[in-house]
Amino acid sequence: MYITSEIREELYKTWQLLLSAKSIVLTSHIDPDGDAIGSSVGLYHLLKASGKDVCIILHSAVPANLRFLISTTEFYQASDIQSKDKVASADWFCILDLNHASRLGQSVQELFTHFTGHTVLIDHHLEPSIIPDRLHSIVKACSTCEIVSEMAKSSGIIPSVESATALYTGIMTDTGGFRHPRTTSDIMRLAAWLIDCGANPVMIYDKVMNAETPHSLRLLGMALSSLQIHLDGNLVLIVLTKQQLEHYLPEETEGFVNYTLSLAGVKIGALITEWPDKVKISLRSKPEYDVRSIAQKYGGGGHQQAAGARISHGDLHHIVQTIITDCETYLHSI
Ligand SMILES: [Mn+2]
Repeated sequence: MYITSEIREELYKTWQLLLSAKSIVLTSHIDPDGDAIGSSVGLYHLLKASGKDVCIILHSAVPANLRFLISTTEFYQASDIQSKDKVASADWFCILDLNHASRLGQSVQELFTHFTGHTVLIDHHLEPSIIPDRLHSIVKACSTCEIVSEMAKSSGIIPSVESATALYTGIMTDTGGFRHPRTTSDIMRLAAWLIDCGANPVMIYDKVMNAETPHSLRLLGMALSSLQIHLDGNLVLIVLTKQQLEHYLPEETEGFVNYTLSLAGVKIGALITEWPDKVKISLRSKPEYDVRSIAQKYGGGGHQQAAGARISHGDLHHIVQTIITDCETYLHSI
């Protein structure tokens, strides 16, 4: 049981502090996923229901399959004209689901350079480098949505349908649909509680997971046919070149990396995509293997079984070869 009574007490304290605020800005990471949007929207509705003036500001746009969550919120991209005023009048700034300031994205970082209010960080990534007034860094948590849900529970708050729906979404996506190692009986009970609060698991799965377009399915087809098997089947790569990605956006490759681990016997999988301004590396591993250290070599980070990095310059072929060598060295070292 990693959510101890001390943690519950601290979460309750943070909730009380937020209740004493007038205006709160919530933010999360660039290229937002189900947990980033879910935790922001989940907390948004908890605060809204308590009469707070609250909004969500992100660097990036929200992916199409998660837009149903933000439709009932006050949402801005940092580049929107209203964002500046919102930050200027806020007394609390909640950062969700990230550990390094760079993950906020440049536009959000710039917005907050002159912010003088209080900050709280709620996250489950390793080694947070941000120093807020209130820190809830729980690396054993399956998702940030789990921590926000626990905050509501510890404070005796029953989430609204909108809040429960968002929080359930983040737990579902960050556990890979209740399949990843942190899927515990406690998580199932928490998810059940959110369903009791009105989250509809069938609708949420359908909205989030069945959102492909013919265009994006064709890209998946291209990705799967580019599958490369290395190191006697221990490493599987999907590599997509700039030419192949010409008519696509980075978010359209979301989730492709998971196919690498679906091959029997594979230990590490990687999706390497080449964009005009960067090469993106997404790494996944089976529970006994740690790909975070490999991502860190390229200035990235993440979790032990799900990590990533972006390289702003470099030749794709060379990067692919280096990743293969890194994985080989790592697998020999353990
Ligand atoms: Mn997360």
